[in-house]
Amino acid sequence: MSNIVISGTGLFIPPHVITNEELVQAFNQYVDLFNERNADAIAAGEKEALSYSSPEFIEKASGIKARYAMYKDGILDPEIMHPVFPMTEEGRTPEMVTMGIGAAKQAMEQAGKTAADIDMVIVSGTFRQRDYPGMAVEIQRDLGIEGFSYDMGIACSSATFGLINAYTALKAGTARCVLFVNPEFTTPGLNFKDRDSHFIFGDVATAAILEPEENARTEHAFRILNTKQFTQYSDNIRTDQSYADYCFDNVPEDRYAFKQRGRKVFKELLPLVTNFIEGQMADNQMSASDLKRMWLHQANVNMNMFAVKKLLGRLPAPEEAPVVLDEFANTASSGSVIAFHRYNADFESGDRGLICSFGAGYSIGSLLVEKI
Ligand code: CO8
Repeated sequence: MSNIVISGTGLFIPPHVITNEELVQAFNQYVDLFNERNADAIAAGEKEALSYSSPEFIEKASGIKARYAMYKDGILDPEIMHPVFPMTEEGRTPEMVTMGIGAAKQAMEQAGKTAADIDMVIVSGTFRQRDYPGMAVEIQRDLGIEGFSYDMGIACSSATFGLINAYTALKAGTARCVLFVNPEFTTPGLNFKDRDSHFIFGDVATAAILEPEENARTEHAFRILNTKQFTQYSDNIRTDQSYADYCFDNVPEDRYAFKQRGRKVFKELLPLVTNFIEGQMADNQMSASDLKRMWLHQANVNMNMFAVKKLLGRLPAPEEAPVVLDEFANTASSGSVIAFHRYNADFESGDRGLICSFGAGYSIGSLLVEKI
């Protein structure tokens, strides 16, 4: 059976940058407006006054310094506090499709593939801007690819699980070349009025080409040696938004929004992740110190450092577990793929690394790869 390789990757970067300072300035203006407008209720103890956010807290607690956004103005307007853009409707291309195609074209170019070489498209991300027709089918149509495509998602592990689906389809022989696309248009899913989470996410899209090794036309390919997946139900990262929301009265304003018990997530996920990676290393008769690099999920820099320290028995050098969180913030499922895309050019034949995501679900997914 053929080895499967990742023969190209792509990264779409949205047009706008929002720094912590800009974001906090808008949030604090919103806090002033809220407290002013609700002064009587706050004085009567009927409402709680809101507190300021701070760039220092954000950077120290998470490692995030900035994020990219498809739309900036509404997010930074204290009277709006969400991205403003046209509604998804017939004849209008959803942002996820535009973003996904931007990343896909780069991945195809790096792999030296045209639409005619590809016969399967997987679009895997946390959100779907429209349930049907699938984002994947629109991307397939726009790129002129014949074959089939589908949407999938499992929040933080959408990217790794999507790559693993591509790998298994190729192993099973149900596809000969897969375009994996991972658009994360996260900013509409974030409550910019919530101090605990307003800073966490940014928009981005990644993509990759996967194919049998003998068909790869690039020297930059990475052979997938092993894949591993894990899920365990948790309510600690959650949204309740549903296609059925119109059926209910009094739907809360923030029902769509991401919510989490961040501290709990940190504490519960960390041991799950380190045990998972240790198990995968043992299954492959390796230890983490045999890896040249870990391209880890990008939710919290402190969590990544704790995990890698536990796995290596020492603090990592920056190149052993690269951080993209400072520039991109948390990009839902894309972080480990951004890190892989940005930091693999120095790999030599036989060097090994791990692409690993962890988060909502809980879900953990990883691919052990080796430079061909
Ligand atoms: N500014 C100033 N102070 C603040 C702020 C703020 N913005 N926010 C909270 N504080 C205060 C709190 O009120 C608290 O004050 P006190 O001690 O007086 O009660 C204090 O700071 C500490 O608060 P926390 O305990 O909440 O702070 P933490 O140190 O735990 O840091 C983090 C918060 C950064 C969220 C951290 O807990 C974390 O990163 N945890 C891990 C989270 C994680 O890995 N989540 C998985 C990610 S989910 C995902 O990747 C994809 C999901 C789906 C995508 C959806 C896209 C929209």
